[in-house]
Amino acid sequence: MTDESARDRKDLQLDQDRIADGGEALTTQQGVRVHHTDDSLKAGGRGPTLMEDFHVREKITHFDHERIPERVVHARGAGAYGVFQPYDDWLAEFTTASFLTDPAETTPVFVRFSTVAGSRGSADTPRDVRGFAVKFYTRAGNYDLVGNNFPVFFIQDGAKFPDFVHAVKPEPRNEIPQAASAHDTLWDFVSLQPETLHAIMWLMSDRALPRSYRMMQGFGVHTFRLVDANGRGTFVKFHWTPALGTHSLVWDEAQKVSGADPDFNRRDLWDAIEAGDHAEWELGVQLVPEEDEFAFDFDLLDATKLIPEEQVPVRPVGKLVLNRNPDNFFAETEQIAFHTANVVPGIDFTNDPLLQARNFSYLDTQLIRLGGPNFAHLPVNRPVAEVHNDQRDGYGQHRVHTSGTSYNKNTISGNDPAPGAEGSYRHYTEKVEGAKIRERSESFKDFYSQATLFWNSMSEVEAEHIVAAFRFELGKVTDKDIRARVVDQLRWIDLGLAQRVAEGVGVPAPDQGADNHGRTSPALSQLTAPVRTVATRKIAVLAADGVDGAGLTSLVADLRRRGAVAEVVGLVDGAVRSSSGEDVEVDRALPTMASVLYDAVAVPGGADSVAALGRDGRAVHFVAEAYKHGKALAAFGTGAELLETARIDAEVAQGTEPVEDHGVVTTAADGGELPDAFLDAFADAIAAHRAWDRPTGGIAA
Ligand code: HDD
Repeated sequence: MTDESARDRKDLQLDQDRIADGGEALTTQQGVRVHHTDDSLKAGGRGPTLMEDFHVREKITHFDHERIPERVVHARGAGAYGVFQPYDDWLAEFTTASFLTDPAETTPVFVRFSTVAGSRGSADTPRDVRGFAVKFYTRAGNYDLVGNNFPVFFIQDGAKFPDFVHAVKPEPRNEIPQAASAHDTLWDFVSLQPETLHAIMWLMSDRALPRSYRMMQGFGVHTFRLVDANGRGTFVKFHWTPALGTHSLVWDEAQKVSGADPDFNRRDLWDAIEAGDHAEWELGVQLVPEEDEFAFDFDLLDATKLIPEEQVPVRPVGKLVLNRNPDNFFAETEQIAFHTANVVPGIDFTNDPLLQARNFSYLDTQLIRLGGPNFAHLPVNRPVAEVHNDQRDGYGQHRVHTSGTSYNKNTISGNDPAPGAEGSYRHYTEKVEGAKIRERSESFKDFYSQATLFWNSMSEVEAEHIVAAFRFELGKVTDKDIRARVVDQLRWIDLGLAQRVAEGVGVPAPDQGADNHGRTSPALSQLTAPVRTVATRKIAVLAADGVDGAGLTSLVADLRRRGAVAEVVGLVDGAVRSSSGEDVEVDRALPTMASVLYDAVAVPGGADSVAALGRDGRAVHFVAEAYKHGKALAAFGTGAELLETARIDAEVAQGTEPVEDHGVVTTAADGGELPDAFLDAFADAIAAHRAWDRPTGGIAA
């Protein structure tokens, strides 16, 4: 964004810290110009290095200290800046937080997405929860909504968080496996801790394999509290709904993406924003009046439960748009420090014991990760609201306080800064009574009903994926007793589920289980109301010398006009010579790419091109694999012959009239403009995300 007027307050504030280094002289940290940085100062060309070489010593010392501890969870992430704006003021009846209620107010944000279990250098696409952490730089101070892409969590009390994380992280003896839950310790924990089961169902579902950070929902998870001007509270659950719909990879694909592009989700976010395809979500809320606190068959304070949307609808509040990539990964994405206790007036906590523990943990973790109490001075963490207090000193103190006092009250400095100004944060007044006791509330003890609700709400395809995921995960567990204990737990969710899993992992299938309550919540399925759009979807157009250039150009232009990203993939880089003798530029060379990095594949006609692709095992595999993963395929002219070479069992068009068969779209037309009906049918197949009902061998899930 070059237009000054379009730059938000946070962006302008960051100008103070941006260093461009354009055409400048190289200096030491002290600003002394350096003459030569390739050789150390030595006693003779072949002699020992001298202590007085302050430049090289400083350079190496700084390098030695470059790393900071990675986040203990959510170490792997990607972030971007953006803006939030409410649609209207309806929520003002419930909260004084104007950034949620004043449609004239735009609030700068930074959002960091993450995986949970893997280290900083791990791949983007393991089976895992995704973090969805939003820092709102509001005029009333920073508000952090530190959520996930699942609406429920694995445990109910923060006291269990270290146990849970130790169980899911790599095994302590050998640090294997990296970024994977498919190992003994996690499933041992799950089998002994049934409160995990609802979130485990989400983890085994497609939700754990998002196609893109831009195509996943986000949830605040806990029940929070909105507070109005009179101090009245209302329970609230926060939801983020992506404009592009919620879509996932299939498991076989996700594993291959880990090798083909470990930065798949990072790159997707970065590239989309660079291309001006801003990522968008709608913020919605579920509100529950305080008098209805006990109106549910679960406890609102239990973070392993969701409020079914059919019971309490999600009401739209405003729009989040991510529109600017960070300038520096370390300075911004790595150093950003989220904290659930960063709240602003109008938003407060509840007594959810998971949230209460988080309100301790996040500040504590930043102290070690960012090396002391002054991390709020780091550019990405600094509020745009003014900061004045009597907190002083500490490592990395950036401020030069000029006041003669650093205590309150004082007379010497006119009692500045003074508490109690208008707009001060006031904690919600809540009457609390109870015996001091270490126990789990009885109201938290139904561990299965909502896991069953989730299972019942899945489409057949989604349910199959869940069974396959359990079989994979438990199949990696070496201790058969653990496998059996997990299956034993699953029968309290659904007997059929337990039996199907048991069959795949070599443990006895149970013959008794809970009576399934039969309830569903259609909103929990990703497939009930998918958003259909080709916007930003990636399509590979395979081409070799002799390609039908006019047809290829017409297809690529059509896809780009619809907002998709179409790339010409050649056997080698450079250009391909079309059948009519023109050069068509290649965007990617086949050996550098894989079908798993695309949403769809098209094969243009041109006899020589199709024959050359058919002789190349990688090209044939590319097409066959895309088919196996349920992706849209298109071929025109002789292009359909490559589908046959790849043994794709689909009906193909014999004439120019297009034929669509389970997401495979063909026409015999070639040269010049392609029929609109063919282009429309291909776009529809891409927008459907996957053709789940392919006949041959099903989808490789
Ligand atoms: Fe957490 C990071 C989300 C429970 C302790 N958490 C972290 C991040 C996200 C979440 C998105 C990454 C933030 C970033 O991008 O920097 N965590 C959640 C959600 C939870 C949850 C949605 C349950 C509803 N977390 C949770 C508990 C505890 C923690 C119960 C401790 C008692 N979480 C942490 C942490 C981390 C963290 C150790 C690691 C790095 C950091 O905070 O900044 O404090």
